[in-house]
Amino acid sequence: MFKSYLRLGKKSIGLGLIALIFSLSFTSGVLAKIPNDPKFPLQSDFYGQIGAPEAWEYTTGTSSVVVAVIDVGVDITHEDLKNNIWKNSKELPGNGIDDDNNGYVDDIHGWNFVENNNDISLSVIKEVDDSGAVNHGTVLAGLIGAQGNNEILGAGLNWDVTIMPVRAIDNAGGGVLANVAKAVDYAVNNGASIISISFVGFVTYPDLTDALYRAYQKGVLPVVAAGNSRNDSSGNENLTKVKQYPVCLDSDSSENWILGVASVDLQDRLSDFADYGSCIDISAPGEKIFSTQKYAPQYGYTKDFDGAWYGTSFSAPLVAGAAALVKSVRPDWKAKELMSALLRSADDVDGLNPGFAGQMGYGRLNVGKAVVLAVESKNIPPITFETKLINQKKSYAMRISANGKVLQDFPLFGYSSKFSKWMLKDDLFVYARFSNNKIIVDVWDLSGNKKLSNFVLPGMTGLSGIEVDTVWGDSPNAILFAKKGKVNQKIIIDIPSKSWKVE
Ligand SMILES: [Ca+2]
Ligand SMILES: [Ca+2]
Ligand SMILES: [Ca+2]
Ligand SMILES: [Ca+2]
Repeated sequence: MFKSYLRLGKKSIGLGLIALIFSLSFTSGVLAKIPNDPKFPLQSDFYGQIGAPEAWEYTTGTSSVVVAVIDVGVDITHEDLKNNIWKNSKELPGNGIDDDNNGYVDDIHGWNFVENNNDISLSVIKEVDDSGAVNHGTVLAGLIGAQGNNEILGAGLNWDVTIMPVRAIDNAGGGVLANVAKAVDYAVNNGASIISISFVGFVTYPDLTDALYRAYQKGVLPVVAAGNSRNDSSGNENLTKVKQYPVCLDSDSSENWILGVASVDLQDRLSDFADYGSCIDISAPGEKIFSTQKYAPQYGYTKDFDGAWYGTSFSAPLVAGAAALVKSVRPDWKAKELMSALLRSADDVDGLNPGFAGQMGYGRLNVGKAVVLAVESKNIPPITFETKLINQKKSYAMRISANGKVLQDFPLFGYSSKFSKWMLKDDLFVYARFSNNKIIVDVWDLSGNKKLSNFVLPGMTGLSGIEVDTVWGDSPNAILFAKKGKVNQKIIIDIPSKSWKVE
């Protein structure tokens, strides 16, 4: 299970140090690439809104990035999707044998956890089925990666990508969380880098929590829709108050391991159906969406591409697709870095949403900027920190350098090699010293701003048990000291208020 302690609004999105040491310049989006697909004009508004044509100047995706769509299934014979569907190369089809020994027999294109078979293409449709649910997975898949620039229908955010369909939702739009947990494990174990999830519920399930956290720890990014309960008079739309899952699974964790997605309209205003609050990390268009649909005219599914679709369901795959585009540029980036790139590059839309400031995550997805950030990051050498204790006539300072460039000298008041300890963590330099039977703490950010001065660490008299971890708010506004030994106690200091609590 994941550890949970304090949650203070927005969390760290990492890469802060890179911005400190190297300045990233976003090139202005004058270049733009437009695909030749005939239905693309129906998609150009929402793709333009997120800077997709600018991203496409640099990358249109790659089949080496696998995105799992855990949903009702995908129409894998669809003419604009079939070339971008995952194929299990280690499995021989139709021989009744689990050739790749992954626990699933003849799983050529994914697995169906609802009927427990290898049919993930919605081949059997019944009259009672909800047509919205039947189309759902195919619409999502088309946004992530309908083949682009092939003169057929529309384009996905990735023109090339590998979509792994995993069926865990039935044709009525419902499902069993235990199946979703197995679907997540399946996606991770079979090579997905990103998981797109467009369903919510009010309950959670330990196996699903564990599976998604395991995914994140293995570098797989879960991208999850917020839900659509605003204006349905249920009063459940504020996720800070009423948790929904899986979008809020990380809400009590100091780590951000679920990328929660809300919906905006074409003017960047929170959609009137979209849930919001502290579980949201980013917003993306979820209105007037056009994409591929399930094509089965014998069952009345006569349109292979249509809209307009509305819902946070469609915002999430745009973010998942954006993560895949970024990964096509930086294949070495895992969940944490992909999330960081998307959040750092998002456009702040708080000003357009009075009353919802901070409730829509870091802003509206800007995949154009995210891809440029990824491209430019390739020119940045990996950061290595060097520290050096400087003794200037009994006055000590710690010099922090990175890649040979001096960042800052931190004066170490009352330094002694035996009774002082310093720690570097995220964007903070923490200095603790033992004096008069007390532990006194000073904290600076790496720009040299003093964040905490002469703070007496409560209940601690020895330096040896001190470790520092950071808990993030809008800035690194809390630090955490873990006290080891017989009592595993944590002291959490909120830097702005200088208050503290013991857990
Ligand atoms: Ca198999
Ligand atoms: Ca087989
Ligand atoms: Ca196409
Ligand atoms: Ca989150």
